[in-house]
Amino acid sequence: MMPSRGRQLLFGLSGLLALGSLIIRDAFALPVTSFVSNGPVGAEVGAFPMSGGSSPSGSFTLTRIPVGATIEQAWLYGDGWPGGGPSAVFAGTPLGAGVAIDSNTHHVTFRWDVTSLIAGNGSYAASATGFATNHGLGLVVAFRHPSLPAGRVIINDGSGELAHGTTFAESTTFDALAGPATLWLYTNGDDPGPLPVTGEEIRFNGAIVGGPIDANLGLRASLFEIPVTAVDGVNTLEIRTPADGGADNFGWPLAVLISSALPDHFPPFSANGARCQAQIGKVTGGLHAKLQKKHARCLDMDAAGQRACDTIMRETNINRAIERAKAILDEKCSQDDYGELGFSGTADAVRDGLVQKVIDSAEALIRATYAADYANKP
Ligand SMILES: [Ca+2]
Ligand SMILES: [Ca+2]
Repeated sequence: MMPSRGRQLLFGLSGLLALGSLIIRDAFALPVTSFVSNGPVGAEVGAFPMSGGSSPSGSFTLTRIPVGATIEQAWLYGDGWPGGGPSAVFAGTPLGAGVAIDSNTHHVTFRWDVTSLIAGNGSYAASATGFATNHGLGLVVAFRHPSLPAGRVIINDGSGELAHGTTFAESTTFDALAGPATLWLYTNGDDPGPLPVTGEEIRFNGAIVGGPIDANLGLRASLFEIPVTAVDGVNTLEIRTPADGGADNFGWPLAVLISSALPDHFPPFSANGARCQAQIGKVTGGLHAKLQKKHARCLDMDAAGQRACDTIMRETNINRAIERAKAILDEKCSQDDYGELGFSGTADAVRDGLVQKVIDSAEALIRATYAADYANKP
């Protein structure tokens, strides 16, 4: 039998099971994975700053949600220094008291579920009262739409804190798919300034990908969206400050990794463009599931000690599925349609690139799912 973790990934991929909230808190209050979703999924993170005070107020502007997308999970975050008992209002709806999800040296992180209040792109007002001291609010929205490329959204949250004089580095990990990915990072209470208050580093799998963390939202809060390349399995995001008693002190409630490169363009398109985009989602999502299933069936038979996998038959079926996917794209998408969606190059090149991305992603998922038993497959 396949390992239970593999089973979970398979179900997640085929969309049979929304993994939902899975909260396993750690002793050190580092952000940990609270939500995972596989398939044609995406996410957007927003934040606004406040320079102290107990009652943050502002708005988030969301622009990345395809029309008609299903909102799978949305959370609002606020850090209280050193805590408080905040209540929030989002999009005109009172949410009541926040849930204290974790705490660290000098602060407590509060969270509110706003999934039902997100209705697509637009501006969402948010405010809260009752913090001891606060430096702004953050928002994450995870969504699903067939036009999106197959990938994985991973939301990590908690009460990360780089505390001057005591904590100079903290990290969180993502169980991701190999390939291009988008990393979002939200901090609050961070400041610019001469060393050692600046000089922070954002490291992904050891490489510096961003920093310093110097209130890039204008006042004591930062939001980073960083393109990275993820590896199969464990990926580590670490933030560091200069190891100095006077280094910056700030909170780190949220980090999100999206495995897949999300498109820049969203509807409204022309009717042809929209049809092409819908077909891309349908074809790539369907092909991803098909490839994954054909490999999984073979490997499961192998693992169960049943008859050996007929790899020739498997490859024949896989090639047939790939050719079918290409034919549908050729029928539904012209070069102009691709251009409208933000792709460049000939229609054939775009089509081949789309299909290759699915093949790579499906194989990466198979390797991740069967890592222990099938290190060299497929
Ligand atoms: Ca600070
Ligand atoms: Ca700083």
